[in-house]
Amino acid sequence: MSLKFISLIVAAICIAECHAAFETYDSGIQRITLNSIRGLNVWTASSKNGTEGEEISVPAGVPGGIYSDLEESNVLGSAVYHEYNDMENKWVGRLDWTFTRDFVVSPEVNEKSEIVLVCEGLDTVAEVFINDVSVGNSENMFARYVFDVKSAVKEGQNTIRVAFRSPVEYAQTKFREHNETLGYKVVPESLVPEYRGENQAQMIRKMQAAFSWDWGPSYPNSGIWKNIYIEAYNGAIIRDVMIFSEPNQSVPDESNATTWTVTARVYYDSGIDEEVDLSFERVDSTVATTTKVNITIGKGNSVDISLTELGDQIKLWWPNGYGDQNLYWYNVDLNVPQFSETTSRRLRFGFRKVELIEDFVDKDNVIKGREFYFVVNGKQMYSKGSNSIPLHVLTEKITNDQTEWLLRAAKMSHQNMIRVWGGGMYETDTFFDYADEYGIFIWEDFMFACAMYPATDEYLDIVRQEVDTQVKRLQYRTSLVMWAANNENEAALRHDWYGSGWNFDLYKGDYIKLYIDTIKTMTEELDPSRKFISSSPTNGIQSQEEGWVAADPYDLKYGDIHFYNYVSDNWDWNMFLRTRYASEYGFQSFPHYESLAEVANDITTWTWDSPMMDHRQHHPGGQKEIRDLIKMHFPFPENYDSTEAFPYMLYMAQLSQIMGQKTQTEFYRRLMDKMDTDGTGHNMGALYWQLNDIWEGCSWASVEAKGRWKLQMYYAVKFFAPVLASPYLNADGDVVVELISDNPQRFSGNLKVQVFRLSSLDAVLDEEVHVEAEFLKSKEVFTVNRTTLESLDCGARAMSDASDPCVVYLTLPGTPDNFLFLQYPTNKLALRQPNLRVALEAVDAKTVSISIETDAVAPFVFLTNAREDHLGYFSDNGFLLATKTKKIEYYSESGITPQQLQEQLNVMSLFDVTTIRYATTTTRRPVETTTRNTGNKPLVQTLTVLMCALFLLLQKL
Ligand code: BMA
Repeated sequence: MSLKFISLIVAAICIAECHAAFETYDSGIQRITLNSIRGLNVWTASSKNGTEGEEISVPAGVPGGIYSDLEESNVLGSAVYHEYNDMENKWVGRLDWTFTRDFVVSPEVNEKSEIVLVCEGLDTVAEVFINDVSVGNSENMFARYVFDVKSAVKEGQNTIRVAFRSPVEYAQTKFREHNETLGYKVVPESLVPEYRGENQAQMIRKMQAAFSWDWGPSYPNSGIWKNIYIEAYNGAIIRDVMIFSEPNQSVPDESNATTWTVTARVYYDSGIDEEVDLSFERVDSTVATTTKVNITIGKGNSVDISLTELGDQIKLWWPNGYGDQNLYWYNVDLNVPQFSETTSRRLRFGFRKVELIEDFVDKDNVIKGREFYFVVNGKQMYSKGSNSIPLHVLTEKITNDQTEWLLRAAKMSHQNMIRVWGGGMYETDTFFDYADEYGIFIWEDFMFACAMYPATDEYLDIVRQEVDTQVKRLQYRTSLVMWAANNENEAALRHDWYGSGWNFDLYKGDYIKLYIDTIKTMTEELDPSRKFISSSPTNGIQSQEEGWVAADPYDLKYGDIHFYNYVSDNWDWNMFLRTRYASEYGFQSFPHYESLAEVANDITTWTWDSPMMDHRQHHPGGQKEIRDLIKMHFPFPENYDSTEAFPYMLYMAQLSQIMGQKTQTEFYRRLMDKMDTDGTGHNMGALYWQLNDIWEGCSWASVEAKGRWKLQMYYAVKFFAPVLASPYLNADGDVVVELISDNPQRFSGNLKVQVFRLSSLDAVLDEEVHVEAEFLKSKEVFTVNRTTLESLDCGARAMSDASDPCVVYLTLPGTPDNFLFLQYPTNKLALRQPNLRVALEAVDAKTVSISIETDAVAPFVFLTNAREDHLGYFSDNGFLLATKTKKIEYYSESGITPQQLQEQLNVMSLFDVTTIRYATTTTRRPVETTTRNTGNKPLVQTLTVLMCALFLLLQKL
């Protein structure tokens, strides 16, 4: 955009959120924003039929949602996530809600020939009225609607009314109607009771998890959840811009051998047939094209404009870990000279070429299956990452800072791929901004998950609006790597999860109509530059060859799999499968005790099986599964269901989760260069389930809803490290150490291999070897053979009750330490009191260094900053301490002093579990019988603070 033009800008609005990778500037076009914050009392939300049949009317925020409006007006009593509020607030989702405001139309607006109302997001089923004239309907939360309102608006005062139908009532009515008119149910008919949700989300195009999920509460919102505004113009206006950048050679580089053809596809709405000026340029450069194009009356037409970029003039964009994330701003102007109107759209993107490889692994023996991996700018990429769910069930509560915090965690843990899972939402612009900036590819599901879906003409029309909106909205994103039609619906159909098995062909017909004939066809037409897969898990090309519903969508030799097993020993890598790509795998745990305390009336009354914990555990049988895994690996407190044991059970649940994830992820990574004779192996992707939480409840997450890192996040930093020494026991009972690398740079160093017994800080074996890592290889670099282990009395794989378990400990400078328990620390007598002492010192205003000293090997040292701001992390946590001292740091986003940290710091290790005071009577349900109102947590805290003080004093002396 030229400087001259900048000075002409009369209205520059950041239509997306403010850290935006696209912006719209107008000149000569009139806009009236209808957004308004709640505090200004401009919008009112009302329902004719409140809890007791009375009318409710409260100030509303736009963008916003009814639950937050009611919460802010104290109609809901307390915060939405507090205690049982999700159950108590169910009435809200079962009512119709109407949002109203007045606005003024100036003569300049009114005299324009085209006046439209743009609703970027209405949640969900609504009729929109201006001055009581119906101007349009919405039936899809994910569609943008542009309604013609020329004849409805008038100069001066106007009223807009958006009347939402209860999403629950709508979905359930549609379910009944489908059954009545077509004679079959779009299954499942109902959720399991543990979900505590609303049924038949599949009938409404809305965040599916808003009706509840196995990790989240039911909060089916209503509201104007994105921007809403009036636009008035005489000529034409840019509606969307897509970008296609093609290099002239299959492997682009940064030399003049590469040229990029960059095409902007400009979608516009026009009230005229006319020749206009179109320009496309790189901001702050001379790279530009200006041309005259003929535009035609109508909505959604497009014109293309191209320019050329020379390879030596731009730098490539690389995923996290492979290079820098170079991004450039471009500008597209559509200028209608006749009316002196211009729309200008600025977008930011980078240059990369990415392909999904699905070649046969052995052309001469095709039954060995196909590859499944990405190649970026000619380099093979091992996908490391996770699956994200919405950051809050109420979209209006999601903030840009929270989004950045989450993606920062993903970046810090070396992730290069996030799958935006199909039961939530197409993520915000801010989410994609940071994905672009941090080098995290987005595997974008369409929002269909875990159900059969309708394929009526009416439903397909509603879906088309969503595909059109979202593909055009997200297509230019550098981080967007692949579209996927749904989550698990190919598998659900094939394996009859929901009761479709009585007529497989009927449901398959609907499956194909929806995902293949509609979504795939349309997406590929709009965005031929991206790979499209039909489901996850899927066998990719093989699923297609089998008619889109493979005989076994979990085939290890094709595509991706989701893997869950909560009953086998998850510290033993033998239980995991030799898949090409694990796009989901995980174990449950709970948020920190301190985080749960924030949503509890009195956390000290909670126990493992207390009603509140049960309420926040939506996965059927989940509490028992976690408990059994804890029992398998840790000293299990007999009174596990007591207030005393509660904080420790939460701690061990996190340990159980991380050990499963660590074992599984390292197993996948070790398989990156190995293939069995049957074709299994050559794993090239590990995306764990799940990156983040939606609320404070039981889940598979690594980052809590308010941003606190669970131990799984700390472990992701380690198990995804670019170079990692990974130990495992082979079938002969030897400990093998492999050096895994997806680090494109050379790496070498001295690997120290030690074996400790839990009884002593002196290693019983201590060896060192020089190692060199090789990109995309996991090579054996050291073995401690079985006879050596036996001579050390460490050889038995009888895992429980060892009186003095052994642990292998690996140190390789520049990579995270790693360990392998040769016997599990189940025996409480085997754990020694470490007397952990910490000394704190300021590094800078946001960072405190922590020196930890121990008297004994301390498994799973766990530090918590109990402060409520949650936004901080330790440089390591949950670690095995096998050295006398260790130094780590704590970083706080808002700043912290050593004194402040000391007041809030809890430190514990597995030894603390053995100190639980056994109550004479176990404090079982009902929790009211509890007499004690403090658990052991405060005791640990007090001891820690005392120990810190002593340690500091000793240091001074
Ligand atoms: C998967 C996901 C989610 C679910 C998770 C844990 O398969 O796709 O539907 O939350 O498992 O059960």
